[in-house]
Amino acid sequence: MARPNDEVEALLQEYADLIAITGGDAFKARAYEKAARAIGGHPADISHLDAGQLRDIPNVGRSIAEKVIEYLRTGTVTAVEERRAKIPAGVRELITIPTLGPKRAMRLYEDLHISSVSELTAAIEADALHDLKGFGEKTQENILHGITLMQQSGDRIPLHLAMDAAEGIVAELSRVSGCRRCTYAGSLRRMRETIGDIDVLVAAKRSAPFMEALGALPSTAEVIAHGEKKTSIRTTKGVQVDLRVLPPESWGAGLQYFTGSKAHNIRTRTIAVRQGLKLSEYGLFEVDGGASVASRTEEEVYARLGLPWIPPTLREDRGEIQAALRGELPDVVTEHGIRGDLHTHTDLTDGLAPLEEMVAAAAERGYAYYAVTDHAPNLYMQRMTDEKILAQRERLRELDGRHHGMRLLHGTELNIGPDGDVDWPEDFLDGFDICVAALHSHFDLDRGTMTRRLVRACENPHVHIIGHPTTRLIGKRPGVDADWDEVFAACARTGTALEINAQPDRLDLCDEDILRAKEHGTKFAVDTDAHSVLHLAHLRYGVATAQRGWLTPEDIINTWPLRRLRGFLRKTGGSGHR
Ligand code: DGT
Ligand code: CA
Ligand code: CA
Repeated sequence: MARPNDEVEALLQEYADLIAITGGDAFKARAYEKAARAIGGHPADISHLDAGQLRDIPNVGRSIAEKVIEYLRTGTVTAVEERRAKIPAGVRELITIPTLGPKRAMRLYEDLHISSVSELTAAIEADALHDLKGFGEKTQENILHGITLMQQSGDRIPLHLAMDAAEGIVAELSRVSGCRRCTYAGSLRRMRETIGDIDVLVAAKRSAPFMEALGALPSTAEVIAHGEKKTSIRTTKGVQVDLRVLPPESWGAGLQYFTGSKAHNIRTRTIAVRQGLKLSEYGLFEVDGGASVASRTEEEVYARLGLPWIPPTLREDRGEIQAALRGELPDVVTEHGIRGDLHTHTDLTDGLAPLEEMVAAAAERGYAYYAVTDHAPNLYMQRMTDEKILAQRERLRELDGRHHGMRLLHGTELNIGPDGDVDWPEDFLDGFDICVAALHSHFDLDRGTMTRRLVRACENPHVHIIGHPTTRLIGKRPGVDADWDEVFAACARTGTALEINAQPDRLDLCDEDILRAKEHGTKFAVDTDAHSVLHLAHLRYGVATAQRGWLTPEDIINTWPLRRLRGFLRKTGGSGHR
């Protein structure tokens, strides 16, 4: 279930957008944006806080605290409703186009009376925008791309939102008496980056109590279909949930069937048929006579087909069945295998928590090492200076080893400039233990220039990890255009790791890019890019993405012991191969 903090974050962010669109004070809009982020990242549940405690959260002042209280009490905020009312519904639809932005949406409405996505598409196709300032050819292309992205993502929801909802529902149904097993299956169990609907399974003798319990949850807005085997509901957030109740003896077969993917299941069913068996959600049966030969656990079902158990993240028909038959299934990385996070922020730049809190939270996760990598000076809005980063280094050295011997690495997130150069002179960069380098601007360079830019960053002996390599934002911003095979080859050649950024709206690199990069022999780092204590837990999404890219601990530098990691960070060439 979504936390009240997340709801308030979304509301305040919307308010900030509304202020910006209606030509309000930019400073005020920015203040609401900051407060939104602070509340979203606040570790404690805000619904238990009074006005005074709310104001203790950074960037939350009196008037914001009042709005939060009003929302928690009534479910709405008058000021937000008033702003909403000023904007025609069609324009609000335009605002949801990821690459357009609120200000441009308002201009389209005021200057050309465009008030829907289809009108905008038609206007671009009829070249009706060419006289409008700020709508050059490249911008128009981007807008069309944004519309496509929006339509493709359709009703699919981001992985972490589906996970929050599913975990809440599973916890509720597990409490219903008679529940033998309960879990989520489908694309969520396979940890796809977006989820169409949530599939929940229960093992129990009687199904009715579970179907009723699901329909009665406060988060359930509507029961779409109610049956004995399957009930479908829509949550108040608009997510569809399918609940199926299985007889306990069919648990393994049902879990295997409803985990999918469909393509994976076609393969397993074909193997069954060749052995004179039939595989369904109820079990594996002999075709002759119909005797059940396996159904209680997934392991049993796979074993009877002559296969080892296959991790759900691999079940996409990308060769996992063939690999399993050959006994060559990768021993994929697990969350437990990650020894430290190598890309994180503090409130010295745009993080929310001070150094001490981030370090303490990292130690609580049991890490052996942890890198702090705040933004470098060329990202001007972060106002980094030599003095600030050196002072941070001193504080960090004092904390080093204080938490169960966890070792701290002092790092930075460098900006890859348009030509591939980075912040700070070489001798200053020598002082860091680790440098992540990432693109933060100039996303529109042509492919050749972008490729050279990234390759140059790899060739820099101070750059250890390329952070969120494509810079895509899922459903919002496409990745940059580059000859990725060339970039991946450069990473392998120079001993530069590619990041698997675990922020759920990034997951960058994505699974398919990881598979391709691995072909080149590249190493990877699974990092959260945490901007708050809570973000450290997003690691699971990065690990799942790494699994979907078939990565083993050997491929991932932050599963290695510190000594081996330090060898890699020396970047003396070939160190990635040990
Ligand atoms: P999604 O919901 O679009 O993100 O993707 P999935 O994989 O969760 O797909 P979904 O919800 O339609 O079905 C859940 C699983 O049920 C799917 O992965 C495989 C299994 N399944 C196998 N055969 C069938 C079938 O004929 N119909 C349906 N609905 N599911 C099937
Ligand atoms: Ca599904
Ligand atoms: Ca489904």
